[in-house]
Amino acid sequence: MEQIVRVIGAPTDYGANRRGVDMGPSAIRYAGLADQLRAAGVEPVEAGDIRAPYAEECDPETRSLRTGTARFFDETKAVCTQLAETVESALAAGELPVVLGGDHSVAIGSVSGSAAASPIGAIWFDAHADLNTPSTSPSGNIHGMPLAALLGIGEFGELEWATAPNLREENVVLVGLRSADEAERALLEERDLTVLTMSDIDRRGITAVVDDALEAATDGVDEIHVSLDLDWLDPTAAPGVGTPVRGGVTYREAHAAMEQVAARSAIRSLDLVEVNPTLDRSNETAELATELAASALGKRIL
Ligand code: 5AB
Ligand code: MN
Ligand code: MN
Ligand code: MN
Repeated sequence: MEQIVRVIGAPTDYGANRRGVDMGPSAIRYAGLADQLRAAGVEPVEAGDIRAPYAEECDPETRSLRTGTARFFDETKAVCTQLAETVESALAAGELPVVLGGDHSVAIGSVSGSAAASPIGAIWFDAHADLNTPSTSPSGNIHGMPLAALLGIGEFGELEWATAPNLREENVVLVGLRSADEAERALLEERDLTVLTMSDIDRRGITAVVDDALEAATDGVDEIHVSLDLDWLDPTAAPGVGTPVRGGVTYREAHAAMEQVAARSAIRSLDLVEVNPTLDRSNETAELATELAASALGKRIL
């Protein structure tokens, strides 16, 4: 029987500093996600979008969390709580959830839902570390905090809805990092996450690096969550993102990485986040997201 893939939109832009990522789910569907998934040999089922009010309807007040700030905290919590439930029930039905962001704060919901029933590893394909906490964040934007939240680091650690007790930091891997804040560096120094930077990719090549990433993420666990922030790619390949950083992976390196993920047959759930159609070139970045999803789920050249 074909694997059913449940496509879940999470149209938020609360967590980002640039408006427009809330249009990501629509752009990714319009770019042909369902056809790409069929080409990968899986059967897409559309779950529609999680309800997320427009930022204009919300209280723009910055919410203080003990010592720091997390903008749109209440809205993020509402979306992530619903999303976690939706992801968890898709998995319970034997489906593979693909979550369309939205900004990367939605990963708090997708990963905690994915890890609800049993342990997982996680690979973060991202230019950034997403390890800030409300008190270390330079921006107050929650899209820079999801990994810290999930690992129970900082003020988010006290919030049951945001943490993923079944995700051990030993099974968390960052791939393609090239922009980290001071506090994130310090944290990576003292913690047991695996970090494979762009320099590692330069030196060793993408396939050797992704091999290591898969090894670490699956150490002692059977399955992984893949969180793909489109700003992982170089902005020449993925212009439609809110926080671009030059020096990212190429189009082909990204596909090679996703093909390796597919070959490992360990993927439990997938995020495609941070696509910003207002900054894109003719929906190119959304289209790229659909192609990379297909590669991650088994689409092959031959
Ligand atoms: B993304 C920054 N570290 O916390 C911050 O795109 C950027 O989900 C975060 O990876 C980028 O504001 C978050 C400066
Ligand atoms: Mn991110
Ligand atoms: Mn990023
Ligand atoms: Mn971003």
